[in-house]
Amino acid sequence: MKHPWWKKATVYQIYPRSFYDTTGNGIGDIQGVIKKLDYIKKLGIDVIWLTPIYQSPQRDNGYDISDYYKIYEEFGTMEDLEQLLQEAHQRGMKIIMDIVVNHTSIEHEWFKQASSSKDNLYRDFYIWKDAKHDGSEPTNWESKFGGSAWRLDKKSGQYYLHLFDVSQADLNWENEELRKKVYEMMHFWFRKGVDGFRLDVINLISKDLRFLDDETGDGRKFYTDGPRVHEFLKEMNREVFSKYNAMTVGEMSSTTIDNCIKYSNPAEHELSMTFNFHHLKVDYANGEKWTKADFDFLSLKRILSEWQVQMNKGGGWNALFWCNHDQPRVVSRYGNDREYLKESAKMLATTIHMMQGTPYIYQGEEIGMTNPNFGSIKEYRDVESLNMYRLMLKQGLNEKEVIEILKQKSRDNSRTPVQWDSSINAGFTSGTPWINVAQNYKTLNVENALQDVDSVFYHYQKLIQLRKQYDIITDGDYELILEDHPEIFAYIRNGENEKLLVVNNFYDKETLFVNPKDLSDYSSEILLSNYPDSKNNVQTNSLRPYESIVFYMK
Ligand code: TEU
Repeated sequence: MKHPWWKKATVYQIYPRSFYDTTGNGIGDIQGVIKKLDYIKKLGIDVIWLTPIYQSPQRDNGYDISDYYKIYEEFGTMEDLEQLLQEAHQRGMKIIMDIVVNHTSIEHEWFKQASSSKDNLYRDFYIWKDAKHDGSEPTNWESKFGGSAWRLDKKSGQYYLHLFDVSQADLNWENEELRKKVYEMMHFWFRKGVDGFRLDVINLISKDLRFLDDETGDGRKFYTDGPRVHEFLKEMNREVFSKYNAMTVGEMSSTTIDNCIKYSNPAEHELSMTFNFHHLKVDYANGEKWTKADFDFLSLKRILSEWQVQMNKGGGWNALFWCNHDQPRVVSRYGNDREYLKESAKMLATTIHMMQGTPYIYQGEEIGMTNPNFGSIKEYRDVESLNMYRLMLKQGLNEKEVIEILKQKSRDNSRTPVQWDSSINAGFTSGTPWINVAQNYKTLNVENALQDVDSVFYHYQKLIQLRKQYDIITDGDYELILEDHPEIFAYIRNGENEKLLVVNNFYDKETLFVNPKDLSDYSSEILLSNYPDSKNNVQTNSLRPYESIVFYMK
């Protein structure tokens, strides 16, 4: 089967601020990424996704852009970026940039103009509304970072919409001039040589223009996968993406499978693939993120499997991932970072990498980096965590309870510096890191991982190789087995004359795998496992803690 190049690719996400610091200012930079390109190449990566490196006041670490054409100076210069593109390309790797066009920083020139007066030419680039008759906010919509989604601009007496931080004003996609400016800017980056984009919360750009109160929720139903979103993406594709051999991945907040099929089915001419987060909400108590809760294993299996089957049926394409800069570390979340760090990190990697889609590895995941367990609010940096800290205290939780929740849920969990070696600050910086390094860096670091043939790193390397070697990983139909088994996540990938069987024990107890399908006509071999002596038996198999086996059958 002929694939677009990105269907067999593996992506590595870099959060430059926490990747590698070459200047000693405690913040990672573009030169730091260049220094580590050989390491990334060694892992087998095809594409690097760089989170925002544009000029920004950094209230939300770059997701608040104040100039789309400039590089944030602490990260480096435009020359550094050009060098990075060139050096990555030389090594056969592509670079996709993260683009944030649902909102800009209020320090962006457009917003400065727009807020200067009601009749400014840029006024309509943003979303302004009058107060309700009783003087309250235009709607009861809530910001994703807590509090109202509206902020009063005293000068004009109107409110502007901010679905995220108050410094991130939502753009008005109804305005054609704005859309043209966005497309122009995208062309600029393609002409520089970037290979595609990750589009931040792109399914939120079209708002329901009635601006109604949400009687039952926080307002998301009025802008999630909104009325004109597919039309806008088709236009973006026509005006920009179709002119390049681009890879585009849309980050979709609270989306649905039907919408993601539309976003990513090639016949629709919108995007290459989508991220969704439903499988990362199974540790929310009563649907609430800011709670401390165990994860619901059966829901995890059901959700991932539903997306596998339905997206394939509808001709869509999934981005596969456990981690990013907004999510806690998966080995601390769905694995076991205490007694079975290596085993569970490998098991989790296998579970997702043997599915259909394009896998993403978030920096540090490839060595099994963990949550840092920050015990004091002073250690937290993330704007969302700090907002929620204040809100939860206000709601009556005590300090200790709030910290326990942050330890589990804060986005800072994944933002600690990459642990390169056992030297001070894990070799990340010679200065003071902008956020503390996790305490386990002395043993858990890249240097050690590279020296240990049995490390999590080499397991990821092998998974990436397998994807290149076996088309069935890309093409095979997905079939969940043992749906209700409380410990085992097992599935089959069905090809024409071949099969993959992937069996994972998600818990720290031994458990017996009994295959409900009779596969005795096939001869089988083990492609990968996280124990040196796993048994090549596809019918029954006793699985040790977190044991994970990939069988190939013909
Ligand atoms: O995130 C969007 C998003 O919906 C989240 O995953 C977000 O972190 C979560 O709702 C908070 O509870 C994207 C970026 O990845 C994130 O870093 C930005 O803060 C956000 O958009 C705004 O640009």
